[in-house]
Amino acid sequence: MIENCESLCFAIVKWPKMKRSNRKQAKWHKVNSILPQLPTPPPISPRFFVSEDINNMNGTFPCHMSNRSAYRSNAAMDMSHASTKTITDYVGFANFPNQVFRRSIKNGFEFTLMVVGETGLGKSTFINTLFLTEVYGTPPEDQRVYIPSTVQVESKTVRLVENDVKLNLTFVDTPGFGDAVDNSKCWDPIIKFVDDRFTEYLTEETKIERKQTIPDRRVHLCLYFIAPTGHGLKELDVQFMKHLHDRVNIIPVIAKADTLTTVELMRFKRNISADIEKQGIKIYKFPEPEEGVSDAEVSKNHQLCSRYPFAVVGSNNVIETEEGKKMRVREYPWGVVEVENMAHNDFIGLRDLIIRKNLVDLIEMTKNVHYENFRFCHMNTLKGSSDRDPFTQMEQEQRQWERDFDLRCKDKERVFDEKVANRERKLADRSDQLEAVDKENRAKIDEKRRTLDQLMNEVTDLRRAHGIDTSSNGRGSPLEKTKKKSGTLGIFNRS
Ligand SMILES: Nc1nc2c(ncn2[C@@H]2O[C@H](COP(=O)(O)OP(=O)(O)OP(=O)(O)O)[C@@H](O)[C@H]2O)c(=O)[nH]1
Ligand SMILES: [Mg+2]
Repeated sequence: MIENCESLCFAIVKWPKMKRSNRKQAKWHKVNSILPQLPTPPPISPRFFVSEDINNMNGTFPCHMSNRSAYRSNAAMDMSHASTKTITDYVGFANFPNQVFRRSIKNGFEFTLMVVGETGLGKSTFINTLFLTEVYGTPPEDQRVYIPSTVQVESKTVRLVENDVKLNLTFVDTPGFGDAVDNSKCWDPIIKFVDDRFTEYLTEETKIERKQTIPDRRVHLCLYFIAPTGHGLKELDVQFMKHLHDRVNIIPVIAKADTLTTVELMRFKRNISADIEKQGIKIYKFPEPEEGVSDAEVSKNHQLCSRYPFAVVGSNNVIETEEGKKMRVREYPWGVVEVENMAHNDFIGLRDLIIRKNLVDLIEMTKNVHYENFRFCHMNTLKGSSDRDPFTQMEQEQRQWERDFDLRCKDKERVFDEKVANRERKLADRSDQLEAVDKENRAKIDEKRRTLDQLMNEVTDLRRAHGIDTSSNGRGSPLEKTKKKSGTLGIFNRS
């Protein structure tokens, strides 16, 4: 079963192998990638660099290769002519690895891990499981397996210490990806997140006054969770990986492996591997063990790699065995699935390959390949402006700034004039409205006055007709009264 898988694993990912003679240099290179302030180590050819690339370059750098890598590989060619001299007396540079080791211990490491996949595939649970710590807090006893659904791109940093080695680990958890009806471009926020981290680093790096150690918040690894459908990759999975594979190291992971039988899982793995190869998706390839590693270790590494694509189980449920050993398990009516049992799933294999063996390689790949690609493309877009001398550039920038300023002033003036005209128009409208209302009210009052006069006349006529003396009661007619009163109040005085 494993043999089958092994051949698959190496058929799927066809990265050019690094020569054994380069591995020693690679060690130095890895150390340097973590400690950039140290002297430049002997250069290496990057793992992506193949002889066809040199032939196809034509003076430009292919997208998958950085200009710094090219510089280093050229330097490597120059170095090959240098003669080797063995020093018999002790000078002291043999102690260099120890210095580097001590500094690594002191400074610690920074690593950013991103998890992406559809909602509910167990991403947050996996993060908790991976570092044996409750990154998402310990839920109450009665809800031990419940973690609220992630709703936005969340990043959390935890400082882990193991045997005095410090690891600043940043987890980037992404929200239910691909939940919408229209999932086109649903990878855009994730691409933006990765690019923003690169831009942040580039900005720090290109500052005149920069920090001695630039905080490295670039994404070093993306674990892509595949739903355990048992069939193969979905279009969404393919598109996501294709859009991200030039920006970040991707490792596909089959989620909730406990929901598939052994036969289903084997077939699923085969289908995924075939899809990845067919679609030309570039997956992170674990490097060969370095020189000096025992054969047993090499064969163990091959065995672990043969589990690819890794099928994992995650759980927040920790139980204690009768021997007092703590275990992460998923409990079912028929028994338990142990997370850290290779017979049940590939979790341990994946964890070993990522954390124990290749953390530095992942950091190095991010730095030397993905970041360099980003930097090269970014610099290329600025190339037009960078060809000019600084004073001309400053003058042009000043002129551009003045033009922009004029435009902004004109824009503001136009907006101000528009607002004033608008306000005046509104006031004129309001005044017209008020005049119209006033006119209407006057007309109504005149109408009422006429009706009242008419009524008063009628009353007077009626009184006269009945022989009632209208002038004798001494109180005057209501009309006169009204006239008097209104005259006093001045209501009807206006024409
Ligand atoms: N069967 C099975 N269930 C799992 C596994 N891992 C997690 N779960 C369960 O799946 C459910 C969702 O887990 P989460 O970790 O919240 O999933 P998520 O991918 O973070 O979900 P969103 O945050 O919504 O994107 C929980 O009930 C977990 O207990 C697994 O390996 N197998
Ligand atoms: Mg989540």
